[in-house]
Amino acid sequence: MTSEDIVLVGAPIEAGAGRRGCVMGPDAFRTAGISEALTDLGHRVRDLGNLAPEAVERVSAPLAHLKNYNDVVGWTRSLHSCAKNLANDPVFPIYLGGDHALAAGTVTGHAAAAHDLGRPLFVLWLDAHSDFNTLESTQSGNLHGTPLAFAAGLPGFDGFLGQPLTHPVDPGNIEILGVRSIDPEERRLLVKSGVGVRDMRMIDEKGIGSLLAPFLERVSAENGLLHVSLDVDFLDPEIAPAVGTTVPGGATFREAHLVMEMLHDSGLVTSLDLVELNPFLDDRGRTARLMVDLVGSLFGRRVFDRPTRSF
Ligand code: HAR
Ligand code: MN
Ligand code: MN
Ligand code: MN
Repeated sequence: MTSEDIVLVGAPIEAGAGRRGCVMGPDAFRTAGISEALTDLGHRVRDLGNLAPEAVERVSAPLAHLKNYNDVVGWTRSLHSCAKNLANDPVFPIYLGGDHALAAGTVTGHAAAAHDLGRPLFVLWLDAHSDFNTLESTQSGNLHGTPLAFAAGLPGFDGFLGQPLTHPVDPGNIEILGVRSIDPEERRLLVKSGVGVRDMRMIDEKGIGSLLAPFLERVSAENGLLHVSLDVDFLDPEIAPAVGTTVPGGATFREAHLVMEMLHDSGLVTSLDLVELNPFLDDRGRTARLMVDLVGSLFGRRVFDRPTRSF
């Protein structure tokens, strides 16, 4: 892939979230200037517009408390096909959410394509939550709390694609960074699966850069592809209020930029989700603009190349 070719795919899904508003996310990213920010950095950008969910014949949810099951299934199927196709083109896809349920389609589409290329897919999940509930374990019934469990191949999700997931992501290739809210059953599932979990306390103690570096070294050593899924609530709500599920104590402005800068320098990232932006809750577009700035850092914006001299 030449890093110039970036495609934007809007995924205005809000069926997975507990409150409405994420449907406006893709347009808020556009209004905040995502295309222009990337173009200014020298990249070629193509906005494919918004995707629609696949029409799914009304199947009843496997469990009664699951909310908007049909809608999420329709979105998962269309995003899975879209991602699988884009992964075979020499482009870098950015999925503009939409709530985090969209990652059920994007991550599994990229995992299938990676399998066909004979390379492992790694996933960096930047989120206050681990989104590792199964359809059985979710207490809220909000399906945006489940996509990572689906992508990791946990059982019970066959209805999502209408068939078993043939190429799940190896849980050992998943790294969750910045988490600070995990349900009790989710915690058990994470431990059992062997997913990498770095919570905010570890970030406080070790620094976010030294936690991220070994993961990137592994992706590189194993010639992996890297999908990054950035949930707005990874960020501290003081700087990013436009999200329905705020949890205090999140990543700071500089921690978030450092992650993006390190990801850029690694050259390893091949696809990106921007999720959970709820413009209805924003403060004059400030969260949308911060997210666009972070994308700028991921695509090469820097203040200065290197120190002008050593001391
Ligand atoms: N774990 C909780 C649940 O399953 C909260 C999940 C909230 N998820 C997001 N995305 N907002 O990260 O309901
Ligand atoms: Mn999430
Ligand atoms: Mn295959
Ligand atoms: Mn979250």
